Amino acid sequence: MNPTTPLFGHTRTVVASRHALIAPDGHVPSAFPEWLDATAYVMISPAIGADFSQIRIVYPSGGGEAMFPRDEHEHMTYVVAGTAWAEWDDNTHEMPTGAFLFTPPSTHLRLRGNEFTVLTVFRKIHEPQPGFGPPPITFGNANDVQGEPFLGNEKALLKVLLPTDPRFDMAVNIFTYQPGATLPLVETHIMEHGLLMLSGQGVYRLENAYYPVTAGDVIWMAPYCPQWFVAMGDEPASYLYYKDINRLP
Ligand code: UGY
Ligand code: MN
Repeated sequence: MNPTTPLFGHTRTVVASRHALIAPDGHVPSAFPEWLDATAYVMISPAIGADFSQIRIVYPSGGGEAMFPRDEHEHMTYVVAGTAWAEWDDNTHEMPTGAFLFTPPSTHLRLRGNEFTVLTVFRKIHEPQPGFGPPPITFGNANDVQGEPFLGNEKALLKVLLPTDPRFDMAVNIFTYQPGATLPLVETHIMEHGLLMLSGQGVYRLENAYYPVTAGDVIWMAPYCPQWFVAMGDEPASYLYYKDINRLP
């Protein structure tokens, strides 16, 4: 038997009330109006109990276009693989692997790609901060962002992709752990997470369960879901994650 083939009728996917682990073996695509040859996998959404959505987008050979209309949603797009081309108003923005683009509410966003492009988009209704305007369009590349030791640990580096600015109500970060490095505590916090394992492997604690996780896995952590991670194996483990920030409960 191919060791990557799950046992007949089995999956690593678990959907619990306060967390979910979504393994790649069970993905089913969604079709959306006005999308041209772009396939969406809605990994996390309000339907699971989350306050945001996490969407994986892929394209066929010949390319295609995903589209998010001008409304109250903001979007953070991250290029997991290949190159994407983002368009809004009169702008076209080329995005190689590792590039990110934050677009505030009231932006008509089109995301073009080809058969090599893999995107993750975090989407949520923007919560304005009284006295402040909306957050600005923001872009960059994670490869240009310096990783900072997390709570002083050189073996657990955190890259914060979006500015520290009260206009933003979301953070999107990349955490990279050397094998054996851990989150230093079992965190329990009001913030919610959506997470994509980018590379490597390890064990994620979610509430009282411990899950082996590997590149391609997606995790949802509801507010107050106790969480902890240890990287294991021969290479560093890296994950991209979303978090709601900067707003009083
Ligand atoms: O930002 C965070 O809350 C982060 N330390 N959580 C996590 O990696 N599960
Ligand atoms: Mn956390």
